[in-house]
Order: sequence, then structure tokens, then C-alpha cells
Amino acid sequence: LPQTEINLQAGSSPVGEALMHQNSNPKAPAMTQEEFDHARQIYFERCAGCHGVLRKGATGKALTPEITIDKGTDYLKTFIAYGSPAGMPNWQTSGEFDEATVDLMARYIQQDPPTPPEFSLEDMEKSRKEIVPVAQRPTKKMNKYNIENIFSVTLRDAGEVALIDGDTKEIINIVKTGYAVHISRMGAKGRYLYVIGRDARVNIIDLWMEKPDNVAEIKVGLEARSIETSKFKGWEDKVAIAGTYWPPQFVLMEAETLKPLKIVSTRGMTVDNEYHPEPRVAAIVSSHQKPEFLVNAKETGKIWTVDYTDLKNLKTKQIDAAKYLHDGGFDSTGRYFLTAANSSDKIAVVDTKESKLAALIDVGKIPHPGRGANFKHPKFGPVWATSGLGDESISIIGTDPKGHKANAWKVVDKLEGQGGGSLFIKTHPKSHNLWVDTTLNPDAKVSQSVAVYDIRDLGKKPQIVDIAACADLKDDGAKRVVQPEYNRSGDEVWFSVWSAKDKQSALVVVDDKTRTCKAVIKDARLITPTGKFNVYNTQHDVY
Ligand code: DHE
Repeated sequence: LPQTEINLQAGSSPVGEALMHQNSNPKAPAMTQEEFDHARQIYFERCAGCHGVLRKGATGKALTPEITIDKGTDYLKTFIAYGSPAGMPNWQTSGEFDEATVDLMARYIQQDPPTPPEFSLEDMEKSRKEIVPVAQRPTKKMNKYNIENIFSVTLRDAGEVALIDGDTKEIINIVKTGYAVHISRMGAKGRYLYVIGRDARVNIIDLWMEKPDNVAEIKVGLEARSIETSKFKGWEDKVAIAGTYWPPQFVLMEAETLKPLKIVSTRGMTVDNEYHPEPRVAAIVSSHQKPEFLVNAKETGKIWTVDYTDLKNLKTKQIDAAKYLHDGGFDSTGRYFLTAANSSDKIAVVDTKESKLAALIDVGKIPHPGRGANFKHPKFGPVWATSGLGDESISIIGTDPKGHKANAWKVVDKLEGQGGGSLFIKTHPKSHNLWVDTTLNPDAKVSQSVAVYDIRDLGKKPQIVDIAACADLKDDGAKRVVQPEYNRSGDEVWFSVWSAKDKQSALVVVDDKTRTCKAVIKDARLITPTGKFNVYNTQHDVY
């Protein structure tokens, strides 16, 4: 496994906070309560992202006691200290752990994994707040903002989003959200903005208020990554859905109030017919063809369709794809959902009209499309593209089974990017540019710049634009450049220059035509900006 993938997964998990001590396995080496608690914390911060909360394995190997006790403390210590070519980091030789910590963790993983508590509908309801009840919310837009060009910017380590006026580049408000806030999505009508934190807190921000702010919130579990709302005709802004990593489930809610209505567990069999107790919910999209959500269950490799018209007689379907499902988006027509099965190095395609798998396509190593990029290839017609973490390739897939049948669901072209460690790729229907970041590439020159291709001539080498240099930051932070996002009219591309919490960060706005820096947004409140979500583009799946 490349280091880039490990770095992405090794984010801290909020679940550790919620665990009580459990009795240790009698066959495992002894630990004091204090040691156990300390190790548990480290496990959630450093190990759970790859090995899973229950240690059943995902990106990393399974580490349950029947496996680890047989290996013994000395073997485990060597593995933790020196790592492995298969992707285990070298925790001791890299200087991250000292010898005592390595010994502690080797003993800890021989204990039974503590199981975090479940999270019921009642727990959710107890946490819910209608900050501004629906009856007291504005009945029309109360501000002068051009709402369609507002950007919601994730301030990752602040647990906030910045709402930025895309026209004036001014900050409208900084809104408190969940811990290590993850993504924003727009309601179908373009009024409500939904935000979810890693701690599974969901916030609704009402963009009609004089100063847009939170109107409702709920906690839907202990750890989460995804949120979406109903978009099918007649169902706009009716139902919201949030998926959680822990517990492994998703919940359907009333969209305007977040009142929880129904929980569905994703526990079950994998595509290889093995039981998995912890299939985390990754990307969720909202069908334009049917009143359905599409829900990625990461570890089972199954994509669920969830019909939201009758929650009492809930109709779901599970589409076998591949492991481990992560992120994805629609093709330009909105009919096909293309999503990464990252450890299989594949893109799965679901035909949302038929609710069936249309294809499983081999692409580069560890695809990570975000929502991907749709454009017209000069030779192959409508295509969708993904970059990835594991290598420099950008795979371009034909998406037009009607007009370009021979190319549909095939990699029709492959571009060479700056290197591995790419997280996001973006273009816009009005643009000829295809922008590719390399945020997690180990070479600072590469992680601080982006490659931009001319869609009309993809054989031409990309131009490399040094985005971090544009930002001209006062201190020497990491300055990783992440996630291109277009403005409403498609003539500007916004990038985050992402440094550590205590270092200056910025947003850089690039003129799409000239590919030169047009504006830099700096503000002491812009702490660790990462994802950016333009209201119109997010509402209408423009990417
Ligand atoms: Fe993300 C989307 C999970 C780390 C920025 N991220 C997603 C989605 C999932 C996910 C499942 C798709 C949601 C959807 O569409 O419904 N992300 C995870 C992880 O499990 C992971 C690897 C580790 C973790 O501990 O969370 C992880 N993600 C990160 C980051 O470190 C990033 C780069 C910075 C940050 O803000 O945390 C990051 N993820 C993003 C962004 C999107 C995203 C910006 C939405 C992209 C889009 O264009 O839609």
C-alpha cells in the first residue's frame, strides 16, 4: 500500500471517546486499566481507519485475538516497529512511537476489541435540536447574497464551515458544525445546506436567513462521513439520509427538521459471502431517476438502493459491486453512478434507472474520484474521469452507451498525472480545463501544485500551476493543495491551501481561462480549509 493511502486513512476516529473498559481476554498478556485506556485511544487515533473498530480488517489486516495471540507479543512488536511492504507503517523506526508504545500496542491488540455502543433512534432524537423551528424560519430569502454562488468551505480542525460569497470573496459567516467536519451537501431546492462532521453531527444551515446559520442539528451515531437529501421530482427537501461508520448503519430523517424516522443496519455478508460486522457507510447519492438513495457499504462491497417513499414498508436492494466502496458521482446525464471500489482498483457503475450494476471497470491503483469529472472527449464522446492515490494515472471512462456504445464503461484513455496521492479531479461544462490535485504526494513541490489538462488536446502535457506560491503564506506550513471546485458560472476554480491548525492557510481563486491566480482569500478564521462546495454545483451535481 502506498504511504499516501495510509496517511489518508490514519485520521483520528472520534469513536474512542465513547468506549468503556471491557474485561481483557484471559489468554492475552496482562494490562493495567490505565495501559488499556491509553492503548485504546492510540488504536482509535492511528489504527482503526485501516484495521476497523472491531479489528476485523479492511484496508489493513484483521487483528482479532484468535489471530494476534497466536502470533505473540514479540512478533507483533517487530511488525509494529518496522512495518511491512504490504503497507503497515513503520511506527517505531519512523519515530512516531517509542519502544514502550510499540510494546503497549502489541499487548493491546491481543485483548478483545472493546465494542462501541450502538446508537438508537431514541439516542438520535435526544440529541436533536430545532434551533429555529420551521414555523419561525423565513418565508422568503432575507439577504442580498447570490445564493447560487455561495461556497461552503470545510474548516476541518476547527469543526466549522466558512460560508463565502463567491462574488465578493467575503466571509458571510463562520458556522459551528461537528468535530473534524467532513462534507457539505445542498438540498434540492437550493435553500438548505447540510453539513456532517466525523463525530456524526449533522447541521442544517438556512441560506435564506439574513445571516445564514444553523437551524437544526442532530447526532446520528459516533462516527460518520456522508449526508444527502431527496432530489427526485415531487420529493425535493422531504427526506434526508446520513450514513455512519459507527454504528454501521444509515438513518432516514425528515429533511427540514432532522427528525429521525428509520435506521437500517448495513451489517451482513460481503460480496465474497463472508459476514462483516462493521460495513461502514461511505458515499451516498440521491437518484434523479427514482425516489431512491444509493448508499455505499464500504466493507461488504455492496451498493444499496433505498426507496424513500414508504418507510414503513421499506424497499431496499443490494447491488454486488466490489470492495472497498468509497466515493463517487454521477455521469453528465445523472443516470449512472460511478463509484470507487478502492482496494479492488475498480470503478463500479450503477444504472440508477434500472437499479442494476452496469459495469465493473479496472482503473489505476486506489481510485479516489471525489465525485469525478464529466466532459466530452474529442474522440470518445461523453466521459467521466478519476485520479487516484496509488499511482499517477488518470483513467477516462466512456459514459454514453447510446451514442458511443463501443466505448461505454471502458477506459478509453489514460493520462499521466504528476504522481500518486491525488484526491480530487474537476472540470465544468463551460470549461476546457481538467484540474487534478496531488494533495498527499510525498514531494512538497507536487502536493503544493496542480496539473491542468486541455480537454481539447489531451495528448498535450499538462500545465503545472503552483497554487501554494500564489497563496504566499507567511509561515512554512504543509501548504497542501486540495480539491478544485468551480464557481457558479464556471469561469473560476477555487483551491484550498491546507496547512496545520496553528499555521496560516488560504483559498486561492484561479481564473479558469488564463490559469492564473485571480484572488487569494486569507483570514485568521480560515483554519485548515479542505473541501469546498459551491451551492449551485452541489445542488445540481455539476462536476
Ligand atoms: Fe473524505 C468525501 C471518507 C479523509 C476530504 N470522504 C468523502 C466521502 C467519504 C469519505 C465516504 C464521500 C461522501 C459522500 O459523497 O457522501 N475521508 C473519508 C475517510 O474515511 C478518510 C479516508 C479518513 C478519515 O479519517 O476520515 C477521509 N477526506 C479525508 C481527508 O483527510 C480530507 C482530504 C480532508 C478533510 O476535510 O478531512 C477529506 N472527503 C473530503 C472531501 C470530500 C470527501 C472534500 C467531498 C468531495 C466532493 O467533491 O464531494
